[in-house]
Amino acid sequence: MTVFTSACPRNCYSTCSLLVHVENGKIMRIDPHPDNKATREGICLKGQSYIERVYSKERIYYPLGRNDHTKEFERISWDEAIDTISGKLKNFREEFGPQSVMFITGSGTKGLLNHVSTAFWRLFGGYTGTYGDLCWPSGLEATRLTLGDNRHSAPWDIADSKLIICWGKNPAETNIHQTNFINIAKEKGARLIVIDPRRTPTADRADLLVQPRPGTDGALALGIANLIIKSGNINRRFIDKYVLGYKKFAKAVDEYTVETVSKMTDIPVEYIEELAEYIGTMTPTTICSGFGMQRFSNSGQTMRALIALLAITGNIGKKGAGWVYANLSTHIFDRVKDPIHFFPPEKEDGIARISVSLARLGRDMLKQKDPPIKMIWVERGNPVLQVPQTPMVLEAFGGVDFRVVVDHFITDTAKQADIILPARSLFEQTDILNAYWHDYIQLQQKIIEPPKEVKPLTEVYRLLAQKLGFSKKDIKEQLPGQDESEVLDYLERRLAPFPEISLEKLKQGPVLSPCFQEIAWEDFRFKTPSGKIELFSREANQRWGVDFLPGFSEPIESVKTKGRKEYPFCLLTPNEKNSIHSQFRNLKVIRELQPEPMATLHPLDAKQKMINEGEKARIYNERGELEIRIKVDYSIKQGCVVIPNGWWFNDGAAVNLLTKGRETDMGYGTAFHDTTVQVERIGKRAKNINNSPRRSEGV
Ligand SMILES: Nc1nc2c(c(=O)[nH]1)N[C@H]1C(S)=C(S)[C@@H](COP(=O)(O)OP(=O)(O)OC[C@H]3O[C@@H](n4cnc5c(=O)[nH]c(N)nc54)[C@H](O)[C@@H]3O)O[C@H]1N2
Ligand SMILES: Nc1nc2c(c(=O)[nH]1)N[C@H]1C(S)=C(S)[C@@H](COP(=O)(O)OP(=O)(O)OC[C@H]3O[C@@H](n4cnc5c(=O)[nH]c(N)nc54)[C@H](O)[C@@H]3O)O[C@H]1N2
Ligand SMILES: [Mo]
Repeated sequence: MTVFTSACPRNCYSTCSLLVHVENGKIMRIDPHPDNKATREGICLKGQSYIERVYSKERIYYPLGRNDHTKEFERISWDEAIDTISGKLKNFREEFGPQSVMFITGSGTKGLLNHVSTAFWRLFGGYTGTYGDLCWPSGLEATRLTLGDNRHSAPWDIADSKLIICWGKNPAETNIHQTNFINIAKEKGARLIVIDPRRTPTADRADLLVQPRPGTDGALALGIANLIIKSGNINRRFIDKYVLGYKKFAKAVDEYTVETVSKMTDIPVEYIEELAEYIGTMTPTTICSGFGMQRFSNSGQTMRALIALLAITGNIGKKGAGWVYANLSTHIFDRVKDPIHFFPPEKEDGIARISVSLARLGRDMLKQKDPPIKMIWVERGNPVLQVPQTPMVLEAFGGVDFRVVVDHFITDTAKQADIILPARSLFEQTDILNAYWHDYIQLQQKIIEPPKEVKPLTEVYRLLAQKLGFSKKDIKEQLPGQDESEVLDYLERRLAPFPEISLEKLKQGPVLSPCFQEIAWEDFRFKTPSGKIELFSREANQRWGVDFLPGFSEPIESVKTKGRKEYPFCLLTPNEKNSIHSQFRNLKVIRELQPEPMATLHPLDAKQKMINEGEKARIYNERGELEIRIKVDYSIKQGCVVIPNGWWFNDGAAVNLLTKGRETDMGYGTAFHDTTVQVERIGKRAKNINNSPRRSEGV
């Protein structure tokens, strides 16, 4: 048995370090790597399931083409696949220009080799691309505007907190290794507060659970700030030295009285007072804010209001204190460390046309002119399921002439393709990974050979480049192909500016980033325009048109929105433990635990709708409809319905049939949770429903 160091490349906080046991060229066991102080407690079931995933019968092992007559997928040779694709590329480039080809990615796998793809499309002469992100940008941007940078203290620092607030974050399912450090803190006497409309597994361990009406956390934070300021529990010395705009902020929050906030958020007055007492009197305090709460059209402003609570109580730059949102200390190789990365290029460079907002993918694709989109290439993503407003995405995909999808499995997106290409697994090519919670840079090592007809994407691009006649020099420098020595050479060139991280070192285990800081901002140098923590931000106003100060407004679509009486339930679509979005759900080990999707409803809502536990109900709005089994449970706030995202069409719970393509107030994020729906017992037919995912409801 040989044991290799590797790491998990999924889009997940933990980005676990692995020890992979191999015998006779086959993976036998996967263990945690002990050198990663953040993830050494163990790997999750998804990590264990790689053994099934890599050798799964359902994996795509050769190129598939759609038969013109039967419309079914059939095995085709690599020669045919490359000839057809390169022929289409040439034709579209000639007739409509290179920007008629659209390149779409998701977050299926991390790694430096992903840069090869954009290099290819630029060498092709150009492409149309997306800006913004489905995941985290409004929180990133709110943090950057307030603190100057996106980082936080080391994952284990939270073990020294006295007060931990998981605010719209559910680490017990989405960042399981963080719960280890929360448990250590709790054993030492720390208090844990969870603020979430759901009673999550994280909340099961909490001292206090507060359940706001979704989308109102901004009001809650401003109300708490008002109480802290009125009670004199602020840290005056800290504010005077490090905070910009305190006076204006204090004046602005005056109107957020506890009674007003109680009405806005649907939280009893006593709970708001208790929160203010905790935050005003306990230190060090860490707020762990997740990404779920920033999926609203008002969420950048909300996140600014949350950070303000730490600023006025002096809980930044100290051991055990701080804002734990995203830590980009390992993002040293690319522009991601600067959230500007998510923004459309301010000046067109004449090559890439970055004109489609990911949040509005379908609608923006349909709007492209001069040239219109003729072909799409999708890799590492499942946009048909994961992007809002699925009917419109399908309409846009259906409207182009030719579609290529690269994946491991025939996903709902792959089903839209003309040609599907197989993707290599994480064990079949070496790559370098960064993370967004811990500070380790890691090697994902080639440990086994890919199946005979599976080519890594780098090789696919190399073959296309040769057909398209790219120069030998460009190919050599930018498109490393399949050969491991070329891949290692490519990666080594990326490592060159960082002598402390060599491939040799990475082969042994995870390496701390040169930007690692045990305690973020302990030097109190904030990279904001004023050098201070900016409660008052000119840039927030100038770039995004929001108020200079953090503030609150109702989400654009909420149960309070005029004209939405017909859709009185707020739909939440969080992540769950045994999947990463749409990934892993097709595997046997996972399906045994979660055979089918469920929508959770509060008992009083279920009673009013005459729906019993386990019965199917229709959940719908003007954009789409789902039929789904109901779980009746007190864990969810009244007036909300919860359906985890990522279920496949065949499972009957593709939640983005119901969401609208809408951006967040800052950062070009995606406001998935600005969604209200109606719930009806099956048998009572609703009017005017669009049943077909093929058609769209318009804008
Ligand atoms: N197991 C697992 N782990 C994952 C992922 C996965 O799919 N599965 N995905 C990874 C990725 S890409 C991401 S983005 C993260 C996301 O993981 P998290 O950051 O935990 O985000 P979510 O699961 O979207 O939402 C977290 C919580 O926010 C709550 N919430 C929703 N709306 C509101 C609100 O208005 N106010 C408050 N206070 N709370 C609200 C939800 O009920 C939910 O419990 O997890 C990563 N880790
Ligand atoms: N309603 C709603 N929708 C959401 C969310 C929500 O909270 N609510 N969350 C959003 C968030 S936070 C995120 S991050 C997005 C995620 O959106 P996506 O990144 O599109 O989602 P995944 O389901 O992870 O799909 C990744 C795909 O990449 C494939 N893949 C994995 N590895 C490789 C590889 O090495 N090569 C290639 N070519 N393919 C590979 C997988 O098989 C899978 O099909 O979803 C968003 N969608
Ligand atoms: Mo995400």
